[in-house]
Amino acid sequence: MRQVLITGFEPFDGAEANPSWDVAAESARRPAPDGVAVTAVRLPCVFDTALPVLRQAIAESDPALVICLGLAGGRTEITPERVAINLDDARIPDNAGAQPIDRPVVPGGPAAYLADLPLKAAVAAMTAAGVPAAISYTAGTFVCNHVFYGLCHLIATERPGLRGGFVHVPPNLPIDRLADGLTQLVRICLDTETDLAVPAGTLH
Ligand code: PCA
Repeated sequence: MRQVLITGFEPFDGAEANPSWDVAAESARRPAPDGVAVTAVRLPCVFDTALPVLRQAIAESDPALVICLGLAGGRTEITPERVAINLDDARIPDNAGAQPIDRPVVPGGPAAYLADLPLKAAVAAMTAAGVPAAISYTAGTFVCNHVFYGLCHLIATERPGLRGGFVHVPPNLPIDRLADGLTQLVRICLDTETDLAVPAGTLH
């Protein structure tokens, strides 16, 4: 049985819900493909505790694939993230009131990690399923990037066999459609070794 861990975040910045958690929970409720089990875990939107909770969830389910989700207000597509940077710079306080400025996620860690997932194939599959999707080249500098960088660092330093990445979801799509998109992304990440060689970069 291949375990897939999908995380979403609790609400933050005074909001009452966070679609990233709603879609993670919906994905775990849906029937999984044969030989696959999906677990959803909610992460606190707190710099100090989000990564320990993620580590604990990984230790418990020993997944083959981890997809962390977060909400990106202002976006209109599902955006798998390519780049995690070693920088916390919070424009707003987190849910514990912390607002780190220009602090590394991991002191002495590399400046950045690139997600080692078939993101182009995933975007193609989501688009073919009618779900708007595009690769993003910035996960910001708040708790989402913090978790993404921490996940990449964990994979690089402790769990080389694990595949994982981060995906921002937009606020404007129904949870069912987001879950449809995520189903495609998970399927591609489990089954695709080599990404599509098609251009997907940006000019600015
Ligand atoms: N989005 C925020 C943090 C939690 C979330 O869902 C972010 O993009 O950093």
